Amino acid sequence: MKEINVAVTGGAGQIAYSLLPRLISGETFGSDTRVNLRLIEIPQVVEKLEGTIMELIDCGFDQTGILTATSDIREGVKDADWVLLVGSIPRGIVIDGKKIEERSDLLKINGGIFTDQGKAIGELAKQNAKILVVGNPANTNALIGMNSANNSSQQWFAMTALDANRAKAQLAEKASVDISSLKNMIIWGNHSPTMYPDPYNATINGKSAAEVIDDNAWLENDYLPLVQQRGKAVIDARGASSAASAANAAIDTVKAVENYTEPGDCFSAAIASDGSYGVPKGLIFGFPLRTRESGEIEIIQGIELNDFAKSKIKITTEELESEREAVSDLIS
Ligand code: NAX
Repeated sequence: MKEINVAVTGGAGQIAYSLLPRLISGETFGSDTRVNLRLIEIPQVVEKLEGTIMELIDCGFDQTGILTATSDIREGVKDADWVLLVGSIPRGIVIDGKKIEERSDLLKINGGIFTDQGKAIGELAKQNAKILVVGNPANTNALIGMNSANNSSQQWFAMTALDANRAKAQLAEKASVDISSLKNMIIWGNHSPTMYPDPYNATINGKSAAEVIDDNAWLENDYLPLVQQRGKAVIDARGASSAASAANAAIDTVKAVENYTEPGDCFSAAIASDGSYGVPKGLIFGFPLRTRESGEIEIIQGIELNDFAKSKIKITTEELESEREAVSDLIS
């Protein structure tokens, strides 16, 4: 059996509870790969991970490798092939008597965490390690982590796959088609309400989803807010944030990165811009991505953008630029 080392922060959180079994079940990395899992938590919580590990053992998967828990990020990410940065400080938490509500405060607090985590990953994770940031604000956390890691052989992603799955589901429902007939769903920009889910380049059985649906007023006025506000709708209905679907999206992202992307399809994740589509270099931006046969990840070029798309991409770009500005002291 092959062997792979996977580190997960926020190991005792809601998303991790759905995510961890699927990382070691053979589903994500294949039935021929044993997965050593390092669970990382803050010191106050790390003891709880013993219970999580008991449950993972009790799942009895053939691919289960060595399972460990630590509050030391350096120990957790050493020789990691994959690092899933799920943990972060949520909005609403009280720190030093102050309730953290503002996105700018959240950016700064999490920025400090991602500086240390990035540094440890750059130094200690494998040279070709892949890092997926789930913890919010995901794009800017990834920007800070990547800059701090300063290791160009490693590849950083921020998760937008949940948005892509939500965007597909809404189109499938509107068009009354099976979700499997939807391909090429692109989430442009930030994992935030400014994201642009692209119905014009998404396809339903190979045809533009926008053409199949043939209702521009719905696409531009109803569809976008439906996708952009879906996370809030889940919280309102469930009384808790999306965890199973977020874990599923993380698994989807890892699988998409690890496996060849068929022509006519793409996967959605945010990576450092190389200037494609006029996006400022270095911003962690949601693009249409493809995994080549060589395993290399590339931004798919030549996607056509209409004026509506361009106006939406401008808004999300500006938001990401202002987030970058807010944490400029944390990135070199
Ligand atoms: P929980 O609050 O259930 O769990 C987070 C866990 O992270 C906690 O156990 C906490 O102790 C731990 N943690 C905090 N700081 C840490 C650190 N420095 N090192 C290690 N562990 C640390 O949140 P959960 O529902 O699991 O969500 C996790 C993150 O995912 C949140 O930031 C959330 O906003 C974000 N999300 C991102 C999504 C995306 O599409 N990118 C969608 C789902 C989710 O909202």
